[in-house]
Amino acid sequence: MPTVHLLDYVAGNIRSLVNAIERVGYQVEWVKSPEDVASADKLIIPGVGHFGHCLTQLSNAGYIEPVRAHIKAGKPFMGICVGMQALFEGSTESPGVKGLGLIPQTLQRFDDSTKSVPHIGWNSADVAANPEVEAKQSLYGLRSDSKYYYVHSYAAPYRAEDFEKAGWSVATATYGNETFVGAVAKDNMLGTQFHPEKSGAAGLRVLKAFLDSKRLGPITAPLDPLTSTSGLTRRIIACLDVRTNDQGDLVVTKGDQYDVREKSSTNAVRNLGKPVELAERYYQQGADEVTFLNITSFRDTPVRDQPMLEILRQTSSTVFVPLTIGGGIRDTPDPETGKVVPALDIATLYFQSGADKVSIGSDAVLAAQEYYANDSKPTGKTAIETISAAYGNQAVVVSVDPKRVYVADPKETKHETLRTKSPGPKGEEYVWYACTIHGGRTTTDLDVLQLVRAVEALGAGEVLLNCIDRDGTNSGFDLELVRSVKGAVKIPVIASSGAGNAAHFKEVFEETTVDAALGAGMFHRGEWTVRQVKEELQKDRLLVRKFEE
Ligand code: 1PR
Repeated sequence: MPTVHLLDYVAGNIRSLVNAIERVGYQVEWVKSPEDVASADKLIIPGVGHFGHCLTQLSNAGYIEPVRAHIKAGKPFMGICVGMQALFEGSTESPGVKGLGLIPQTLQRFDDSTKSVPHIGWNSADVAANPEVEAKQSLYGLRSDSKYYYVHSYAAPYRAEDFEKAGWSVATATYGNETFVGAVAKDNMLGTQFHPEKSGAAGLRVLKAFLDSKRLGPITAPLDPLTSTSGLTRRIIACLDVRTNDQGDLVVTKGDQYDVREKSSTNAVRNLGKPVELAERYYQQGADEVTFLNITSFRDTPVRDQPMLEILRQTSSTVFVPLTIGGGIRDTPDPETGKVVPALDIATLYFQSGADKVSIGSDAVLAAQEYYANDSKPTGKTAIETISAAYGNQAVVVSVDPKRVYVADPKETKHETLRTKSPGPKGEEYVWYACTIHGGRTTTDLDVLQLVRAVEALGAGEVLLNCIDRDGTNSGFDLELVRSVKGAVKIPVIASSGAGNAAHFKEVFEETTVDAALGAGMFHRGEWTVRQVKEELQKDRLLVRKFEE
């Protein structure tokens, strides 16, 4: 197998990149010291998280000059995400920290006054905006009707004159009213702001074109007018609640309002299939992300949870969209040694096994309580803070398990209430949402708005918003809950719980500003495929990513 050198200079979650490289027929050799760079023919620098952290690490380890020399020698170079950003002069994220300065521009933070930041999801890399590339040729296999997976808060605004004068070809994406650089290429260099290794077949094509050194190639697929519209798509996520059944096998299960046992006399844990198989099935159906929630992790320590790690390893070798893992991400005593294993180490185990994001449930509630008890001052020690500092806030999802609490009069509670269209059992017209922990078993006095504001301040990058009242009911998402949480934070919010058909997805996307929507039971029971949901959304002119073979 031909080889490519990979420079992993920060503790990165790059297992998926290695898997993707192998999938397109190449083998990875690791660059372990600056001297190794000289022996590289093709070099890839991935990067996640903070611009300043990444560039400082590269510089302190002595890589800047060898990388410059590699590029100057005309050898193929690819930068991914922060690896691409390194080609620029700098970023407002880290004033004073210098990039390689090959592109005379500074990265800017997205404006969050009208949209969620980070920008997370599937967006274009539109080569049509590139006058250098002939209409019938595609730059590194990029297609205007494909979508690519992005996750970042800082971007290079696209100003044609900045790039063209300096001879760069650019593929653009648009988020809200901002058009930015999705990919950039010149001579032997390619940079992608998106993650090709997480962008399904479309991303693998770009990676292969780079590795095969095919800078230009013919466009083989006709442009599809329904999907070539630029902009962020509506994200559909398939969620797999995983736990051990009474026979000791890890199975995908699904609860009704979090009760996962059959109502029949067997009272067995519902078994809806095998985790890896189902994840692959949903990927093939076009799921934009797959989430695994280890729902009984509070009983066990994930340090010993080898089967869950194995599920991730296997899934990440065939599923090239983002994978999230939740359950048990917290400081945990290791029963074998008695020592406390920090949440960051547990997250690292998951990242090394192929996860792109970790999702924190119960521990986030405790962290938020501590945050308020401490006069809204972060301690720097919580799982959210330590993991987002090491891997970037885009890698930290907070999974919320709220439950409705009805009151007749807002004065009855100190919590922020909203007037509900679905009154309580005694006709109460007001509701607030209490956060629960331990899989809904314990209800706390923290409300959902307090929680999401605190976790945003602590550095979470996304909220996975469940709703115990709606879970497994097939009655649609709780739009009142989604609207109120969206109004409280700038980070993206995923609506979850209650999806029973495509119309429920349409409803939540049209009636709220939610960033993504998640379904579980309706997919597991085979009532709907992800593809069918997307086709319905597309009929209603909602932009979705189409599946590419
Ligand atoms: O607290 O950090 O160890 O994390 C535990 C994680 O496990 C949390 O994310 C929590 O939401 C989840 N969890 C715990 N118990 C259950 C349970 O069901 N008994 N599942 C559980 C949460 C909710 C959704 C579900 C949607 C969609 N599952 O993820 O998939 O409600 O379902 P639907 O479309 O069928 O309605 P920690």
